[in-house]
Amino acid sequence: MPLQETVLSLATVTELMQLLTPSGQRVATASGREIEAHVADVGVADLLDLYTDMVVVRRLDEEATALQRQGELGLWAPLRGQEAAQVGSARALAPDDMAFPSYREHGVAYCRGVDPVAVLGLFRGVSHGGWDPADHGFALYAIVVGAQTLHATGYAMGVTRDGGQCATITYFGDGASSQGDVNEAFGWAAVFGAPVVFFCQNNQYAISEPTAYQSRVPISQRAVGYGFPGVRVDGNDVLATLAVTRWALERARAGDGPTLVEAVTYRMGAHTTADDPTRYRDASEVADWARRDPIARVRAHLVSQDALDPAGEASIAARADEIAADLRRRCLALPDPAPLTLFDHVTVEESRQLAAERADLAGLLAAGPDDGGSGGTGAYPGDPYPDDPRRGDEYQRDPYPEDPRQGGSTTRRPTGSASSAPRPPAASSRVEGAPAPAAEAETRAAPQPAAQAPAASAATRLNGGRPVAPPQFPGPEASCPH
Ligand SMILES: Cc1ncc(C[n+]2csc(CCOP(=O)(O)OP(=O)(O)O)c2C)c(N)n1
Ligand SMILES: [Mg+2]
Repeated sequence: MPLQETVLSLATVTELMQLLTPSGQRVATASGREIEAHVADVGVADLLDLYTDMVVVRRLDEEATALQRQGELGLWAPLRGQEAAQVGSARALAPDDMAFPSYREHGVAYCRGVDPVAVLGLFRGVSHGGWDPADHGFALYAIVVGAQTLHATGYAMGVTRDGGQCATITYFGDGASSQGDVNEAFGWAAVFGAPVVFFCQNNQYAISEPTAYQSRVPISQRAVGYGFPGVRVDGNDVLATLAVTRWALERARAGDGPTLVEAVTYRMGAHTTADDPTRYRDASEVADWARRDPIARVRAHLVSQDALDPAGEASIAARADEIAADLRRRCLALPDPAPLTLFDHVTVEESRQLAAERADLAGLLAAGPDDGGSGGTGAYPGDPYPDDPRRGDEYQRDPYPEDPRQGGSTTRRPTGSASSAPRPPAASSRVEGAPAPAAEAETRAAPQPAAQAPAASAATRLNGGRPVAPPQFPGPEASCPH
């Protein structure tokens, strides 16, 4: 049966495509056999490369998490658990293809050749973007949930009009699938046959809300209503993800229009470093998903094929450590930007309003603070709120000194340049499953979340405090030979 027909019928079957089981066995589920041909060329050496990519990407993620805990980044959105979904799909892309990410696609960024320090610059607050999308076929991160799916659809429609051959892929989450933008993108892409792959990483949560609150059917099935195929793949299986993404990209290049790929995976860590997932999910659930780890299964497979031994594994880990140490060094050396660069790159041509605001700030900077930060209000000439205690020098003169959530003054990012200002200790540290030292200190100072009753979910709150049973549909447990 031609693949597309199979896929359209599969959309109601909800079987996960899988080629590598959690224990590292090479298999093919019924639908997996449909995509197997797309990785016929992938040998053991290529699998070793995919394994290395995932190890490095996880290591970089750990380093970024540690940097945030040590006060060097404002925030971080960890990708742990999603390495296979990201590396498998990104390695399917051709150099000319264009990817439109959300804010968690650090693994895709790595595979597209974006310097990881450029990604960190964004989370350190010293950059508005960090890289030139045209250089990497990788657009800037989108914080507005789902917006990038419209950008991708528009880009893909432009490619068609230009007579181009490249494909477009856009990454978004299970939560984003409820967003109007995403549904508009589906509609436009379907009607115009746009060469775009909608790659949904269903990591089971939109911050604290489980996927069951986004959809009554598997997300892949939504595509059918728009008139294009939707497939479910085991997103913790790098080989199956590579295969299905190659297939979807080929459909796009061949003029067959959009595809929705639902990569079923799990966000092992917090939504961001500002989140505490122990408040809304059970440790047993996390442990269950840990048994389906995307890296462990490739490792097990390579070991079974005599393609990876302890020395090889150690050497890849050491290489990942080196890359992480280099990232840390370069992150700490990132210069703070000059204030006026705030206005750069906002628009291609600066509007009169923006120019006036730029001139205004330049004037204020030239005038300098009214008291040199020596204990006054920090108000500046023309300040409409001269008595506001939250004014510019708040780091010197904390308006909320008693707030226990601050975790002590050392957790606050000091003002001044990156090179001259005092910094908290910043030794390289792995956070493999455990909090970094600074995080431990913070946890001790803060109320202990584990001791509290889990917070009511939004759906429970909306239901007048009564618990709401999530709708059930066949999930990975039901269809995946784990
Ligand atoms: C339009 C919009 N609404 C709300 C938010 C706040 N927000 C940030 S991330 C997020 C959840 C997104 O969940 P999901 O799409 O599943 O992606 P994930 O974070 O799991 O990768 C929300 C609601 C936002 N950034 N943009
Ligand atoms: Mg999600």
